[in-house]
Parts: sequence; C-alpha cells; structure tokens
Amino acid sequence: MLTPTEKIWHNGRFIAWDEARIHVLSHVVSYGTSVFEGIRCYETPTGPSIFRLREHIRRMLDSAKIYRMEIPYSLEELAEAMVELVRINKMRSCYIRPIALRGYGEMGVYSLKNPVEVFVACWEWGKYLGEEALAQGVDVCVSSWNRMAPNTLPALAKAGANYMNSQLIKMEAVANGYAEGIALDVSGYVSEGSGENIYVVRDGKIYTPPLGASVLPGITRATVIQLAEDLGIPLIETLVPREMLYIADEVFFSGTAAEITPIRSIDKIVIGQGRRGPVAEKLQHEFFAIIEGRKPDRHGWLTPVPVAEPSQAR
Ligand code: PPE
Repeated sequence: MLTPTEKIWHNGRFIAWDEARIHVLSHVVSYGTSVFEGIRCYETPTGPSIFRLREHIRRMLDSAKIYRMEIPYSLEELAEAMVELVRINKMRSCYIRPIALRGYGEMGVYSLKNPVEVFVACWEWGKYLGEEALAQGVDVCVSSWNRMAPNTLPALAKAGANYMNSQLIKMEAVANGYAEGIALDVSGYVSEGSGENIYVVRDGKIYTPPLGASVLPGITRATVIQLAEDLGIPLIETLVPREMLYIADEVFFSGTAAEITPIRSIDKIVIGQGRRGPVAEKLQHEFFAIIEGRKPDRHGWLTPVPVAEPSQAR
C-alpha cells in the first residue's frame, strides 16, 4: 500500500497529498488521456540523486507531443519542480511520477478543448518484482496478449492507455503463477514485458528488440546500451524470435521500477543455468555502483537534490 508523502506538485503549486484530486468526468477517466513518467531517486553518499531526470522529462514531452497535448511547462521548469518535490517531502530515495492529463470540461472523444493538468507525486517504492528478483531472477511466461500494433497505440509514447495492454499481460501472468509476462509484437517477435524492456544473451552478445517492435524507448534501456558499450559487451538491436528466449544463455529485463532483473525461466523452460548470469550481474554491478554514487557519474546521469535543513520544519 502506498504511503503518502506530504506534498504533490500540481500546475506549479505544492498541494497536500490528499488534495491532489480530479473530477470523475475529467477526460482522462473515460478516455485514458494521460502521459506520464516513472523516475527513481537514489540515496547516494552526497544526498538523494535523481536518475536521468532530463531524459525522462524529455520522453514525457515527446509523449505529449504525439497526443497533441501542450504542456505549459518547460523541461527545466518540470525538472526544478521534481527536485523541489523530493526535497520538501524529505525523501532520501523515492519513485517520482509526473502525470499530464486532459481534465474536466467537454465530454466526447475530442480532447483538445479540455485543460491539460500536470501533477507530480513521489513515494517510496521498493523492489518491483520482489526482493529476491534482482539476485535470483524471476519466473516469467510469454503472454497470449500481443503488444499494440504500431498503427494502433503508439508504443514510443508512455501513455496511460497503453497500460490497459500491460495490465492484460500482467494479470494473465500473475493468474498463472508467473512474476511477469513477455509480450510479442503483432508479427510474433519479442517485444517487451508489461513494464520492462528485455534482453537476450547468447555467446557473449546481447540482443534487444528495436524500437520498431512496439517497445517503450526505455531510459534504463538506453542506460544498458551505454553500459554494455562501456564494458565492451556487444549489444545488437534486432528482431528477436520467441524461441531465441528459450535457448538463450541469459535473459533479463530493464526498467526504472524493475532496474536490471534477471529471468531464470520462461514458460517453465530453464534459461541458462537457471539463475542470474554473468552478463546481467556485470551490468547490475555497474548500474548500481553509478546510481548509488559508489563510482563516478561519468555520463552525467544524476541530478542531486539539495537536502532540506533538518531544523526547518514545514
Ligand atoms: N516498457 C514498458 C511497457 C514500461 O512500462 C517501462 C517502464 C519500460 C519498458 C522501461 O522503461 P524505463 O523505465 O524508461 O527504463 N515501466 C514503468 C512502470 C512501472 C509501473 O508499474 O508503473 C517503470 O519501470 O517505472
């Protein structure tokens, strides 16, 4: 259960958590008209640091543009709002959720007359696929649900409505006793998990589906691509046939919430040695060393949050 924090940012103001409400007839409720982000802030020795903040906000602005939604705040203004939110909520680490939605006004599918409202909340969010997942790996299935066809709901947009598809994938997986489901695209190639990008390792090379395979352009995906390059591990963006999953040496997920999570079985077929493999482990080590401030932030991925004065009560 979500533990409330003190404040939520709404259209330029900080309001109380319980006051962050919308009307039931807001456009978003009937028609799913929202774009959003999920961003993690990690505790480092020099204070909380937000991971790839600008890249996340840029993707949110891109998502809004695809849906002709004008967000009345610049990237810099939104970045500042998020840093300030983490600071005034006195979070050491947290998950940040900015949401832009079409609000109350007209009814009917046409949304451009409805006001755009922007909220940013943050809260503490633990391990997405369970405590053991990062070290042990998870058991997953291939979903009977496909990811959206490219000319239906655009996968490059992180839009609320896309998550109805994700929910079908996730609910089916959990109902059948799996931690997560992997969706194929409409051509039958591997796409992604309900909330994660996916990678296959074979003979020391990493393969991941290209953006054309109905995947979200993950910020963690971009991070994995960069870290693989840094570590000298070849990574190829290419169509991945389903059966390549089963014969892989390793398969793993990436995502803001899931971080880098190994997969130990798919459809009850053991992957590799049935536990976290060396490639996933190397990437995890590098990833966590950077985000936890144990290694230099050589790519400029961290935005520090100034720590609130302990004596200043709000
Ligand atoms: N694919 C999908 C469909 C997706 O939702 C995510 C993030 C990713 C890939 C990875 O993207 P990125 O976080 O930028 O590396 N999923 C978010 C949603 C979690 C949720 O349940 O809500 C997340 O990881 O924050």
